[in-house]
Amino acid sequence: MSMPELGRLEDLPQDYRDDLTAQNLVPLWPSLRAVLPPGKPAPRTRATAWNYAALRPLLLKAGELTPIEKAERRVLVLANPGHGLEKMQASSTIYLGMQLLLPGEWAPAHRHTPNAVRMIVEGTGAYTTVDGEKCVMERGDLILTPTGLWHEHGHDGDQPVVWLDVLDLPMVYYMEAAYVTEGNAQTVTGDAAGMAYQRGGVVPAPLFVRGTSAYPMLRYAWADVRMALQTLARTQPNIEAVQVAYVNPETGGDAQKILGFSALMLRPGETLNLPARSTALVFHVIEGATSVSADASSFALGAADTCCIPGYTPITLVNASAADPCFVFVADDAPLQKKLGVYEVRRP
Ligand code: 1HN
Repeated sequence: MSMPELGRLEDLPQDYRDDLTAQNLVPLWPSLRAVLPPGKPAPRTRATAWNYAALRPLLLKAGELTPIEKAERRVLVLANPGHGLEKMQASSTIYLGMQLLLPGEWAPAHRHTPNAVRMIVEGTGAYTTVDGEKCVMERGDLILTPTGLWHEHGHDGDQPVVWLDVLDLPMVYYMEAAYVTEGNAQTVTGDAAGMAYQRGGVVPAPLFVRGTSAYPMLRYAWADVRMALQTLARTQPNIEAVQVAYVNPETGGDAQKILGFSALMLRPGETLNLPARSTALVFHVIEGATSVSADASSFALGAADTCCIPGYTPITLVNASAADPCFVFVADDAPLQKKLGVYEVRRP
């Protein structure tokens, strides 16, 4: 059915509009179609890609220009122009940033309400301590910093370390619930690399009692995730997509409550069609190269490149190599949308 055209603000007498304004009142009908467009939303989020080779010199330059003490977190934010760069939004709910830590530097302990994860991009020797657990950082590792947990970053190596931060900051900021608490250096009480959640199917249960931590697993080692993907590809050759989700090993639910994370393996030469879903998506290439196409946009992504695609759009990924797999880290806000009851998949 076609939608009738509604009255415009300009159709109303100026004195009436002034009287409304004086009482903080606004007529709905001139804006109704903008807030509720027919059929699908009109997202601000624009398909946008960030090339790692191009941004890396600017990030390293930040290392020269701004000492860590003057930055606390030395980050270049991947901002979506559709939202306005100053909003620091990759999508409506997702913040992305590339963070640089130089040898010997320390980014002091704090905790905050937004949830963060880090996807390690390059370098070795850095670590992040989350809730007393020391998590070493290696290329492709995913490290969680859930809401309220203390975290700090250190670097014992001799080369720059860079990682991609993914936060639900825009969402929590919009809720007017974003704030930070500064703290002292943590005492390390454990080592996430040695934790007992590294094998699927078994969890710690001392004296038959299961753990109760809301975030039992803080580090998902890339070596394990990569192996899981390769095993899936080998043992289930007909599977629609070689994809694994990062989950809470105690509950089987999403690893975090607002943003969702998964890893994809594009087999050599593979074309993968993702159905339109109501969430915007972030893709970050861990290994290999792929194109990411949606509507009129198409990006050629290589290792460490990142892009964002708005929701309600079918997306096609094409592995650029006929010989090698491509591994991609994926983030969206499906956990939030599912909790709120607005999550949709639109299959053609
Ligand atoms: C934060 O705490 C970190 O701890 C990184 O490394 C990026 C962006 C906004 C707000 C807090 C970190 C952040 C952040």
